[in-house]
Order: sequence, then structure tokens, then C-alpha cells
Amino acid sequence: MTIGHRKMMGAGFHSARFKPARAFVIAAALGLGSVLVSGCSGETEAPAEVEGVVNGLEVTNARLVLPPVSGNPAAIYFDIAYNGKGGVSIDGAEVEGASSAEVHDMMEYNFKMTMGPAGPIGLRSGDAKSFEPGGLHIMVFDLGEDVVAGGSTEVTLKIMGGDRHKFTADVRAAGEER
Ligand SMILES: [Cu+2]
Repeated sequence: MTIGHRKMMGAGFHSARFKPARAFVIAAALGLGSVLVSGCSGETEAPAEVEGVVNGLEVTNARLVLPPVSGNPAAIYFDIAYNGKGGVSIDGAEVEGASSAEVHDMMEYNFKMTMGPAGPIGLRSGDAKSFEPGGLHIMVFDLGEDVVAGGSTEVTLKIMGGDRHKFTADVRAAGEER
């Protein structure tokens, strides 16, 4: 049985050797394949970890709208999309130049729409959400006077588990388009 098996293997190697042209084609194909694979894996490799950036999280159209009355809370709106691995959960925010900030949502209370602290905002890979007037927003308290319309400020989203995602929001006057 063992001998018979060896003979079969030997025959297999033998027949391959007798087809050098075919072997060359296979080798060339393998060579080409490995080039494609390495080129591909180079692109799909996870990007390097950058401090203050969550891979796959993208914030666009970020703006901070100043309050009509100085000293009142300001609001931050933006669009956010997540295309990373698994999911992320936003559970807080910090704003440069402000003493504190909270993630707020609009909710019904006592038959009236009112705003209040939102629970964690979960995003699965492929999700997108808009923080917009009448809905989710970041409420900014005690904003410093150096944050003025036409300028910008840095916003940090706190991600559950300890990660941080920073982005820049343009500062708009109260009367401007939200
Ligand atoms: Cu609010």
C-alpha cells in the first residue's frame, strides 16, 4: 500500500516534469498572482493608528452656531459616517474654548419637544447620521469669547472605550444658515 502510494506520487511529479511549457505558464500565473495580491493587500491594510482619529469615522459639514444671546449655549451640527470595523459608540464631546459640551437629542416630554442629553450614539460599519437642527446636536456651554463667527474650533467626540475623534467646526453667527 505504501509503495503503491509512492509510485503514484512519483508518477505525478514525473508527468509534471514532462510538460515544461505548462509549468512555465503556471509559474508565470503564480508570479502575476502574487504581484496582484501584494498590491491589493497594500491598499486594504489597516491605516496606521493616528492620535485623535478613529479609523473609518468621517465627519463632514461641521459647524458651530453661536447663540443669539452671548453666554447661552451654542450648538454644533455635522454629518458623520462610519466605515470601519465593527461599530463605535459616541458617548460625549469636548469643544475647544468651552467649559463643557454634551451630546443632545430632541425628545418629547410632557407633550412638548424638548432637548436633553442623548444616550450613546451607536454607529455600525456603513452607518451615517446627521447631527442637525431639530435633532441630534452637541450643546456647548460657556463658550469663550475668542470663538467668533468666521473662525473655527476643535471638537472632540468621545468614543466609548476611550478613543477620541477630533474634527474642526466652522463658527457661524446666530443668524446664519444652520
Ligand atoms: Cu441641546
